[in-house]
Amino acid sequence: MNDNYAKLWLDYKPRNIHQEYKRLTYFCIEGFDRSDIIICNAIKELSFGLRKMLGISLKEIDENDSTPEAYILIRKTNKISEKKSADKLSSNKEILDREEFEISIRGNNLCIEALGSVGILYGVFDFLRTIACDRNIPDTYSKGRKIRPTNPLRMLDHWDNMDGNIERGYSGKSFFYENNEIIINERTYDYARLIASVGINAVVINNVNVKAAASYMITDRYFDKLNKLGEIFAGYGIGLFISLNYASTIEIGGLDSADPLDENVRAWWKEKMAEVFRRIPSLKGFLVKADSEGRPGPFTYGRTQADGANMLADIVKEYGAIIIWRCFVYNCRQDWRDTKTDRARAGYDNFMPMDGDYHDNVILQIKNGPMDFQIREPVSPLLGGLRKTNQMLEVQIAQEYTGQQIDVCYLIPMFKEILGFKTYCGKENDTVADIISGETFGSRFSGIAAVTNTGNDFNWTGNYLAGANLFGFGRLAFENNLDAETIAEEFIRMTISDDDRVVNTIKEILLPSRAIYEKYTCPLGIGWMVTPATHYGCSVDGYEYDRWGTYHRADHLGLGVDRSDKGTGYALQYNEPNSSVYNSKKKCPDELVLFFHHLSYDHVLHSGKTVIQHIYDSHFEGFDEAKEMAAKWETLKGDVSNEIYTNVSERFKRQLLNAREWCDQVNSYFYRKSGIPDKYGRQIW
Ligand code: GCV
Repeated sequence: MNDNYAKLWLDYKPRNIHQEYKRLTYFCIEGFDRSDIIICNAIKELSFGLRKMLGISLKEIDENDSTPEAYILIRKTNKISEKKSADKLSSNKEILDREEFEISIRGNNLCIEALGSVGILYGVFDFLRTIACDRNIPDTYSKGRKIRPTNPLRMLDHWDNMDGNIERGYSGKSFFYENNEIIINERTYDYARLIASVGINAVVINNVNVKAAASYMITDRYFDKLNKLGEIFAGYGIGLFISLNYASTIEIGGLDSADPLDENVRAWWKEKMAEVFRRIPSLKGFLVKADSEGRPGPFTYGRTQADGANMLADIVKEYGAIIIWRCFVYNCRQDWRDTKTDRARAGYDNFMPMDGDYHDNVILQIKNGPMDFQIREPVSPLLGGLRKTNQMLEVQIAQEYTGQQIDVCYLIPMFKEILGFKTYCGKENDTVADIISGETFGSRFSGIAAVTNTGNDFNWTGNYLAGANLFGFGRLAFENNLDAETIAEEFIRMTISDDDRVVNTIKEILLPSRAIYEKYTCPLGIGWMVTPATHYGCSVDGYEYDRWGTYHRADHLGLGVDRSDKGTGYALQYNEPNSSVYNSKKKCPDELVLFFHHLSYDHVLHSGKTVIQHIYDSHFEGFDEAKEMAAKWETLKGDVSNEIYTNVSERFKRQLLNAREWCDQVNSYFYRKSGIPDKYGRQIW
């Protein structure tokens, strides 16, 4: 990596405590082709990391050498773990077999074994991480550390536009595009290294809203560059994916229809895909946003989402490719007076009826909640609803609604909650984690995707601490039993400092940061009180009378959306007992109660507080706790690099203004609506 951008967790700072491993100055490779590009990259990384951290100059043992005292053995193995319920022939299994690795200590030697070269690459990154985190090597590896990734597809979705802007990007411009051209430079390679090092194996390189030049990605204009990009990624075990314009037949094909059942439309796609895969053989498939927020789709022609997805999937099947079809389909032209239409219901209503109809190389990509990446939402009922369909979870590490990489909001605790959610789709293996790992239904394809938070800022993610979400997403997607604290600690030690005080202080900032953000923003799961369009900062009524289906329904008596059986009926989309729990004002957990129910301000929560007092308390507390986080950060001056210190400090100043604004606006709004004063007489404007 050069000095034009931060090295983040691949900084490989010198480490002293592993001096005994300086003996590992040799390596040898058994069973892999030495020219395999992934093996070459793995060796390059190993040599680089060991040189920088331990001062070792790694050499390959050649035939003429006598066996050295100690060496690193990189070996092909056939011993692969069996997944419990995975279909023996499924693509999931094939991916995981290739990616699994084992590291053990044999005598003086360290052995990294895998079936596929990508497993070796992951093993190398694991070993380097162990050193970088100052973990004890014998403790980590002497009993053998065998890791099989939990999720087969671990994907980053870029919302980068070809003009260089990033939709919902908070860390500069795109490093993939400038002026409608694809950029390939050193940063492209380093990006591949960074994300492969945390286990990402798929990247969608353009915005799901495919417009303008991006519609031409599947034309001669971009083939060569895309192929090059695909090859670079493939060298790090990463599959290249492109977002597709569903209406390509019209926009670039000269047809007057995009009807998935129209023979001319099919014929156009067939010919187009033959050309695309001939020119970009490394391409693994497409992501499609159809019939959503003004994007075209099969509904225009009276067809179903399955008709659209299957048409494309059938055509790309012969190239071994997949179609990832987003479930973010809802009516974005709602009248706020209409209390029956419910955006939360839309995903399930649009996609459940065709469960079982989607072909086996279609994956439905489902946002974690039924609305849109709010700081708190229930888990989408499609997860655990769909039983005969390949599924992927979609989360967002671009902090669109969670502080825009100004406010610190470490999202891994939230992702852990989502993954651990019991859907009750069966007696066992019924969590979201089980479903997306492919375990529950023996899925052919499954996994997890995040809308990424990267850009061409020096530090990649705008706020250095937002790097923890990029790092953490990858680590969690790879090993979903890791806890949020371990992930945070790895990130801090590798990226910022391995001084214990620094590590602990930053952990004390990161770990509660999501809860703090939630406290000073929208109460009790209601969401959406954000500034329209930009989505940063508070505007309680900003979306209240708009067309987007995002209402809090506050009046002088109470607030919240009735999604029970007496309201929109959304609560009934869940399996039992979730359905009954959410349907009942009494049983519904506090943190989601306004998502499911319209409650009076004096309704008493499980916490013993009234709704209105909860609003006041959580906002005052959230603001105070944000100040405490900022004060903690100030204690690190001089103990972390000036670059990092200043970057985060400057953002904390903005976060405090934001937190104060939220606190004041929300409290004043609800005081004015309800007329009920704060029990503790605090300042409400
Ligand atoms: C890419 C939200 C965002 C949009 C985004 C959309 C989506 O509505 O605000 O910017 O579009 O989600 O996920 O498709």
